[in-house]
Amino acid sequence: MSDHGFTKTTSDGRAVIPLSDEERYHFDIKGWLAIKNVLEPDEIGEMVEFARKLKFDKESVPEKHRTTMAGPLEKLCDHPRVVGFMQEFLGHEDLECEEGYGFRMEYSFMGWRLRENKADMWAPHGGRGTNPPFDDVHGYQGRPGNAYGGLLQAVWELTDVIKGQGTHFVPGTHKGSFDLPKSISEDRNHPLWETYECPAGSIVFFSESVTHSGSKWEHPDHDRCAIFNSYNSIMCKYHMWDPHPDHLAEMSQKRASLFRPVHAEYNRENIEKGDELYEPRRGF
Ligand SMILES: O=C(O)CCC(=O)C(=O)O
Repeated sequence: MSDHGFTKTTSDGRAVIPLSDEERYHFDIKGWLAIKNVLEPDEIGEMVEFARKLKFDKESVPEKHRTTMAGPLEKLCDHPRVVGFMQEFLGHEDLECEEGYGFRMEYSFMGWRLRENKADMWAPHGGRGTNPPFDDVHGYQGRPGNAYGGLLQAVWELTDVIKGQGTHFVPGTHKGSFDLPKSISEDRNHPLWETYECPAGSIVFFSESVTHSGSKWEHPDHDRCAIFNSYNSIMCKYHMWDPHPDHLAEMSQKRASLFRPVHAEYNRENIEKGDELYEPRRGF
């Protein structure tokens, strides 16, 4: 058996779900992709309950688990759909093996929008022409036959979304060269904006370098509960964040590999790294 290459199973032992050619093409040209009905209805309830506790009753959650990648939300970090997507747009076959993934998880936060507030979160940002100096970390790079995603978001919509109230995108701007004109940023009904409607348990992938914006949440029945999980290359890091060390210690080796140090050399889970970390390995 080969000692490296894309794993076909997640840390939960579930089969990785690769992107279809059509999904991959859609994401590459647009910079965003919604996949509906990914979670089973009976999984969603406990996730929303945990998120509700984090939002309104944080003290009831052990300190090490006060993040949106703990408790019942933890399995979202390396859900089969997420692993399939990240292998395509961030993965490195040489840095992946059965024991650990070839990409990293960067961050996790919650978008809890109160129904009664009707808060308007319209604030377009991102877009290649509008994001220096972070382009090196966010930047999407299309190449013939493959693409490197840069900083990528996997948004789990845990409550139904009505069209117009979820995240909005100006498709293609992850490859754009120029600043977004005000006539587009200020007009959310401009035909270049795209968005989605979806049932609870759907996932929306997007490149942080595509122009995107929150919107106004005015659902008649419920708040928005969305979990934003960010990913990046094993060689690159934007956020100053790591999971609590006691939480990390509880994870399986494979899931914990999402949070390993950022470097390219020797960075595969099944490589023997040795103890002499402070001595250069070559050059003598
Ligand atoms: O609130 C949203 O829907 C968008 C969130 C956002 O702008 C971001 O992740 O950068």
